[in-house]
Amino acid sequence: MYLSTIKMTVNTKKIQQIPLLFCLVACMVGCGGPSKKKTAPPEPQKPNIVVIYLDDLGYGDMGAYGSKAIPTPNMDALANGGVRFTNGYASSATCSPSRYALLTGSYPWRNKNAKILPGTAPLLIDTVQQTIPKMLKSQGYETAIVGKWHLGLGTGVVDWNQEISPGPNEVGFDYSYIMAATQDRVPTVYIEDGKVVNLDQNDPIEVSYSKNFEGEPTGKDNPELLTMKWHHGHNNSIVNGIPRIGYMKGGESAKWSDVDMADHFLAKAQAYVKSKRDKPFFLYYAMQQPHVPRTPHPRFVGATELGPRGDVIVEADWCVGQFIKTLEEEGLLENTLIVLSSDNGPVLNDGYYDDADIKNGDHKAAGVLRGGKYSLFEAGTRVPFITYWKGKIEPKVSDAMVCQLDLMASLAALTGTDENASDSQEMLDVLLGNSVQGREDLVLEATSRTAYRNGDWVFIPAYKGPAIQKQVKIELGNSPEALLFNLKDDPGQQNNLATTHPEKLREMLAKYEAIRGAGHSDTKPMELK
Ligand code: NG6
Ligand code: CA
Repeated sequence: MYLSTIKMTVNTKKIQQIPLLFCLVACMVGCGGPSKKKTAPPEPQKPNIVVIYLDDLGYGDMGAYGSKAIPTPNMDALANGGVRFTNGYASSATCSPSRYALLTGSYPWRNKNAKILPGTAPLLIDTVQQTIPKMLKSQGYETAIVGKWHLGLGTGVVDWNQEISPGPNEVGFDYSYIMAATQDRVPTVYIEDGKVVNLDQNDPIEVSYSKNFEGEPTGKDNPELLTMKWHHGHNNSIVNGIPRIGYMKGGESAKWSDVDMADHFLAKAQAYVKSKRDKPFFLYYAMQQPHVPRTPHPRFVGATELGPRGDVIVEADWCVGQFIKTLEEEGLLENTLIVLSSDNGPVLNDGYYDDADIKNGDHKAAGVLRGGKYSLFEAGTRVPFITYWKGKIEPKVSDAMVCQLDLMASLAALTGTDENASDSQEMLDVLLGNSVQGREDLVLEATSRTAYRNGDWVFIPAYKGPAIQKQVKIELGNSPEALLFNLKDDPGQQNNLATTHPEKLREMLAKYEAIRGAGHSDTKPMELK
């Protein structure tokens, strides 16, 4: 059992602190003299840790979670060879807050700036804050991020032509190779350890989220230049024929190729795990699919009948397979814990005409769940959640409730330390499939609103605002009266039990407010009669 090995490691360290002379004497007495001294077994290597994080992958988007329309054999192999969680949660129904919680172990609603960030936002994580990579560094790890960051960079106005700091390297990553925000936001360049890759200093980059640069075409004014049409938002600067959010000028040689992005990040992730080192590593491989704009490499176009959204999920799945193959070829698979999940639930039309809704057919991106990205209903935050460790984790399906928040405390336990991040619960045994005692409760977040799950019950406070976000066609979970569901009999949240179970409603509100604080719902006492 790995835990006992960890304890051994800790004990060995303690023994090393005992004065040398005492050790020598003790050994000579105990072993009958120096000549017969046995060499201590080598300290076991701590496992490598890889978090593979998809962007907007829904609860029902993988074969192992019920999809028939999107072949995902490589992710399915992890799910079916490891623990497949049916109650695994992201901390938020949108990206930046989820990623903030993942890396810090802190609920996103504790930080008022944890919202979907523009590409020019300052770093959301305080550089003095504890993070998973910092914690793992202190446990002897090397740490890296490859892929989507979307947690802000710098402290205010960023000069993209100089070293960009603080960023991932200042919150615990030894190595970073990132896109700043999202694939649909400028700047559309890769940044390696704080420097824009392939930047020509004679063609400096300028970025603005408030106004265009003179003479630059936009999606709004220059539809003739577009290879992908915008549906809502996404009508600012045009890069590779795709209109983006935000304005950018210059940096021509540094601009990424959208269709090559998956291969590009994969190559960086593979190179990282291949680079020889003495230390165990933590790699956060943050893939960009199936977020918009969906730009499958030509060899994946038509991989599904669902159009680009299905095709980029197949592309992502292929990347996962290639990445796992590299771990195997490097002899690392038996000593690597892999966690695969998604930052929030699914959306079909998220701002471009890419046929995702038209070609969706019977596919249920959210599975049996209600809502989707941006929603307080379950599909906003309940996502595929898989742990895999060849030879260590036995295949099983676990209904235990776990949240990405819990990785901080659980990875601390795995590597032999404690981490008292307030919101992160130590779930190591659950993640390794040795226990089904998951979380008792969890506060869920969606676009600055919060809901509460306790056991099988879900309480969604009353919120003003539209019931449906019309452009994305997703039910947000807003309702003039508080909602109460029991997921055991009603996973699709169709039967509101608030009026028939007033005591339960009262109890849930009280428990929710005990964590969240009072005044964070529009629920009126009269509803709780
Ligand atoms: C929204 C964008 C959406 C997506 C989202 C962030 C518009 C109209 N919509 O504001 O396309 O980029 O932000 O997604 O601009 S996330 O997964 O990174 O949270
Ligand atoms: Ca996302």
